[in-house]
Amino acid sequence: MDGTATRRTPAAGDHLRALYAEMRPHSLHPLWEVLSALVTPAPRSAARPHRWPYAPARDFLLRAGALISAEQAERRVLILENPALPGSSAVVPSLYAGLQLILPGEVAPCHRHTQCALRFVLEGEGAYTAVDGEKAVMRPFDLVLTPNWQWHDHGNPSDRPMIWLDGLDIPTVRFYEASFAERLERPSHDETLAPGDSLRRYGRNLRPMRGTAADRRPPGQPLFHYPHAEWRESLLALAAAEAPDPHLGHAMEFVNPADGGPVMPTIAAHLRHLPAGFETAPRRSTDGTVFVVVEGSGTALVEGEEHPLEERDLLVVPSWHALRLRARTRLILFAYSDRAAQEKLGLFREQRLPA
Ligand code: GTQ
Repeated sequence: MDGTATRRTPAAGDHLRALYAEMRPHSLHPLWEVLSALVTPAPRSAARPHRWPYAPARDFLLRAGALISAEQAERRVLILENPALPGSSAVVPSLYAGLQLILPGEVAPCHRHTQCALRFVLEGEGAYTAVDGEKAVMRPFDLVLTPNWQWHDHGNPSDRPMIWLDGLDIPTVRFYEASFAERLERPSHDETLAPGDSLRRYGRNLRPMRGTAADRRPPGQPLFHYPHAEWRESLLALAAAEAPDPHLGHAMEFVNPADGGPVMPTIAAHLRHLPAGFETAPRRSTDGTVFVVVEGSGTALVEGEEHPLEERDLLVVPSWHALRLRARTRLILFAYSDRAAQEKLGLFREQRLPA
C-alpha cells in the first residue's frame, strides 16, 4: 500500500478492497496499489553485495570433487548464489556465477546452449576449454569465452586440479524463456583446429580474408581467448602512462574484435588497476557486477560497508550500489557485468559521486 490509500475514507477503502477481492479470480489487479514499487525513481536491487573468500569455497569444491566426477555432474560447479536471491541460482537478477573444478584426467562433456559463458581461470594450468573443437589451453587469470550455441567441452590433461569462475547469462535467458541446449553424442568434439589458432588468426588486428576457407570462426564472435599475459601487459602499460581515473582507477574493457563492442551480446568484461595506496571516489552504475581479485589486496566499500579483498576473492556489487575501491598494495581486478545487454536496451546509466 502506498500513501494514497490512507487518504481515502474508510468506507471507500472497504469498497476498493472488496472490488480487488472480486477481481483477483479474474487475474485483474489495481495498478495504483503497486505503481510506486514497479516504477521506482531509481533502481532498488533485490540482490545484496556479497563477498566469497576463495579458500573456503575452494575447499567445498574439492570435497565435491572427491564425491562426484565431472562426467557424472556434466558440469561440476558450485553456484555463487546471491544470499538475497535464494533458490534463484543468480548472483544478480540477470547473471549467474559459479566455480568449476576439473580434476586431472577428467572431461566435462561437450554440449551447447543459448546461454553465453565466460571462464576466468583461478587456479591450475594446462586444462582446456574447446570451442567448436578448438582448444584454448588455460592459464591462471586467462579469460575464455563460449559464445551462445557454440559446442564446448572442458578437459584437464594436466596433473593438478583446475578451477575457474564461470560467468553466464542464465537468468537473462530464463527471463526471456529462450533456453535451448543439446548434448553432443560423444564426450569431446573432434579437434577442428590447432590450439591457439583463433588467437593467431583474429587476436592481432588481422583476420583471414572474408569469404575464404581460412575464415573459420562465426563472423560476429571470432575470438574466444584473452590470455592473462597479454591483458596484464596492456593494463600495466596504461597504468605506467596515465594517472588513474578518480572513480575507476585504470580501467580497460575486453572487446570483441568483430565490432569493437563488449565480448558477448549480454555480458561485458573489464579490468581495473589501482596503484598501491590509491582510493577511488564512489561510483554507481546500473550493471550488476562480479569482481575477481587477480593481484594484491585492499578494500571494497559498497554503500560504505567494508569488504576485504584478497587474491582470488569474489565480490558481487548489485545495480546502483556505490562502490569505492581502496588499494593496500597494487590491486588488479577482473569484472563482468550485464552492461552489454543494458546498453542494447538503452538502460545503462552510471553516476560519479563526489569523494
Ligand atoms: O561449462 O558449459 O557453470 O553449461 C553452468 C552451465 C558451466 C558450462 C556452468 C554450463 C557451464
